[in-house]
Amino acid sequence: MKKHLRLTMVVVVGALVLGALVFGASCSSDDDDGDGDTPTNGAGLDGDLQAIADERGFTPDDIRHALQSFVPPGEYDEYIMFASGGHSGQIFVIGMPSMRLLKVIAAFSPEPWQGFGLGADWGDTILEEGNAEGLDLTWGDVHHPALSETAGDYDGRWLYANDRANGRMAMIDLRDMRVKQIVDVPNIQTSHGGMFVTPDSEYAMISSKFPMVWPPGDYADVSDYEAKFRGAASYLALDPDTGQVNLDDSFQIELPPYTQDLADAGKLISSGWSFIGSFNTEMAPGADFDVDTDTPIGDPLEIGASEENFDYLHVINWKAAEQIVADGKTTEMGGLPVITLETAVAEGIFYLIPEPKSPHGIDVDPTGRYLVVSGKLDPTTTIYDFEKVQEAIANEDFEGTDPFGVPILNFDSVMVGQVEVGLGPLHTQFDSKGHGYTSLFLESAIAKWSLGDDVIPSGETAFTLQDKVNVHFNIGHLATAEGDTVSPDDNWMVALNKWSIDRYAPIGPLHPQNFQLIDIKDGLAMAETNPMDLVYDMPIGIGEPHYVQIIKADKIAPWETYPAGTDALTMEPHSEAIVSGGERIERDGNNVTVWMSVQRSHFVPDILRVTEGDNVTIYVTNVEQTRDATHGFAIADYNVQGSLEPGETATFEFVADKSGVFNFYCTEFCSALHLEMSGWLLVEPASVNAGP
Ligand code: CUK
Ligand code: CUA
Repeated sequence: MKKHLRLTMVVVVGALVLGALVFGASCSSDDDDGDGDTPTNGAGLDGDLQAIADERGFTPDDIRHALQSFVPPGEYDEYIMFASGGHSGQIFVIGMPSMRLLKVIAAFSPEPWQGFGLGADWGDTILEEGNAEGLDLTWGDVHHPALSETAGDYDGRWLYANDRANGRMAMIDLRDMRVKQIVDVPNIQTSHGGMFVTPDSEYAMISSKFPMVWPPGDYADVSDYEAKFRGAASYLALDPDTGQVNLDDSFQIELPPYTQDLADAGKLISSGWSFIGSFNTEMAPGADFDVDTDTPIGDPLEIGASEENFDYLHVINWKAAEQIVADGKTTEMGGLPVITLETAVAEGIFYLIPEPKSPHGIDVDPTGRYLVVSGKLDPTTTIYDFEKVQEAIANEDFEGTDPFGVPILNFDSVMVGQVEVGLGPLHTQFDSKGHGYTSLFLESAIAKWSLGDDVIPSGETAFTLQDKVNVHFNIGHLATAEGDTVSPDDNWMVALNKWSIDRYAPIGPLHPQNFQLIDIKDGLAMAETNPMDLVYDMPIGIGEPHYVQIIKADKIAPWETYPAGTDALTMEPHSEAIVSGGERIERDGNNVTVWMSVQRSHFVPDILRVTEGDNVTIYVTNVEQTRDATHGFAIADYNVQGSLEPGETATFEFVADKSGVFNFYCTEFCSALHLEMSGWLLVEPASVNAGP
C-alpha cells in the first residue's frame, strides 16, 4: 500500500515538473530531453516517469486527472467542502480538489474522539438541548448543510444543518468547527426543506417533510389526513452576532398536508421569497392492512402519491410574512407564532405553482430569476421565471385554488422552459455563466444545460441540453464550488453518488458512498471544447451524505487555539478556567469539585479521592497555547471521555456511583511521555466512612 502511494506521488510530482517542460516545448511525442527514451502512451512523459506510468497502466487521462486534483504534501486545498453525514448525524469537512477528509464535526450523535456526549459539558449540554421530550435522541439524519451568507455570498462564519429524521437543526461555529446549538424545531416532526439560509442570514429556513397531526400533540388517524394533518415552514431567526437561532424572533407558516420536500431561498430579485417543492399532493396516507386476510387495502404510498401529473411548488413571501407576525396576526403554537394557512392565503403571501410529477429539487439560479424544479418521474427539468411569477401574482393569473384555498398560478404563464435532461432528474446546481447542472438519478449522469437568453453566452440556445457526463452511480445531489451563492466559481463540481459498485476493492455488502470530482472549468465554453470531465473518486464510508456546500477556504478564519480558558460552548472565557498553579480540590458535603490542569505530560492533580455516591465535578483546563497540543481526559469504567483542545476548559460531571480504583488517562498521544500522562480516581466504598 505504501509503495503504491509513493509511486503515485512520484508520477504526479514528476509529471508536474516534466509536464511543464514538455508542454513548454509544445511537443508531446518526441524525445524532448534527448536521453534516448521514447514515450509510449502519448502522455508526453519520458524517462522513469514514463516507465512508471506504463508499469501502472496509467493512460494520459489518468495522469492529467492526477495533476488536476493533486495537492502536494504540506499544501492546502483551495476549497473546503462541508458534507452532510446522513445517518451518522455528523458533518464532514473535506478539502477540495484533493478530496482529503479533514474533520468530522459531531452534531446529532455522540462522537468518541471529541468526547461529544461522553461526559464533557459542551457536548452533553448540546445533545440534551436537542432531546425530544422524555427521550434521549442519540442520532440524526443530516441532509442539507447551509453556510451563512452576506449579500448572497458565503461569509465563512456559521454552518447549519437539518436532522431529517427528527425535525431538528444544528448550528456550527466555523471558528472552531464545533456545534453550538441544536434546536428541536417546534411543530414539525420530520424535516427536509432545510437548512437554507436567506441571503443576509436573516433566517435559516426549515420545513416539515411529512405532515403531522395538527395541532401537534393531538391524536388523529391517518385516514383523517386532509382534515387533521398539516405541514409547517419555519423561519428561524439568526442572531447577527452569534449566528445562533433565536426562537423569540422566529415564526412558522402552516402548510397543507402535502409532503413538503426540498426548499431554497430566493436571492437578488427573488430575495425575500422562499420556495418549497412538494409531492403527494394527492394526500394519500398509504395502504391499510387487513388483519383477517393479511392483505393490504388500497394503494401503497408510492402509488397513491403518484396519481396526479402535477404537484405544487410552494411560493412564499417571507418578507411580507414578517409584517404579519409583527402585526400579531398569528396563533401561538409550541412557543412560536404561526401564520395559519387561512391568514397566509388572505394576506397574499402564499401561492402554488404546478410542478411535474413527484418533483424533488427546487433550486434558484445565481441571478435569483430562474426557479428550477425536476420531477423524479419526468425526464425534463422545468424552469420558472420569477419575474413572470410576480406578474401572475399581480394579475391574479390563477388556474384555480387547491383544497385549502391557496391560489395556483397558471403554469403556462410562469414556465419559461423545459429541458429534456434525462432519466430521474433530482437536483440542479449552477455556474455563473447561465448553465444548470442537473443530477440524473436513474441515468447515473449529470446533464449540463443552458438557462435563459439574458444569462447564457452568445452562441448558445436558451434551455437546451449542452453536455452530459456519466457518474458512478445513482447520483443524488451535486454541488458546484460556491454553488449556492450569487457568484459560483465555474471550476469544480462534486457528484454525490449513492452507489459505488465495482469502484473500490470489495469490503462486504455495505458499499461506500461515492463522491466524484468533476472538472467544469471554463464553464462558459461550448461542450465540444470543454466537456465535463470526471477527475477523481472519493469513497465515503460514514453514513450517507446528501448535500454539500463548497466554500473558498480563505473565507473561513478558524481559530488556531482557544484563547486561554475558553468555554467551547459559548466561545467566551470559562468561569472555572485556571492557569497552571491554580489547581485545587474542594469538598462540600457530598459534592467534590476539582479544578484540574492538563499539559504535556501530566494532570494536576493526578490522584483524586472521592467517596462512593459523591457528586463529582471536574473542571479541566488544557493550559497549553501550542497549536495542535490536544489532550484527552478519559476515566476507565466510567464511560467518560473528552477531548481538550489547547486553551479549552471543559466540565466533567458525574456521580461516583461505583467504588473502586479507576485509572484516568490522556487519550491523545500528545508527547513523548504521553503514556505516563495518567492518574487515579479512587472511589472509596461508602461503608469505609460510614462509621459505627
Ligand atoms: S435529498 Cu438526499 S438525494 Cu434529502 Cu436533498 Cu435529494
Ligand atoms: Cu496528553 Cu497524551
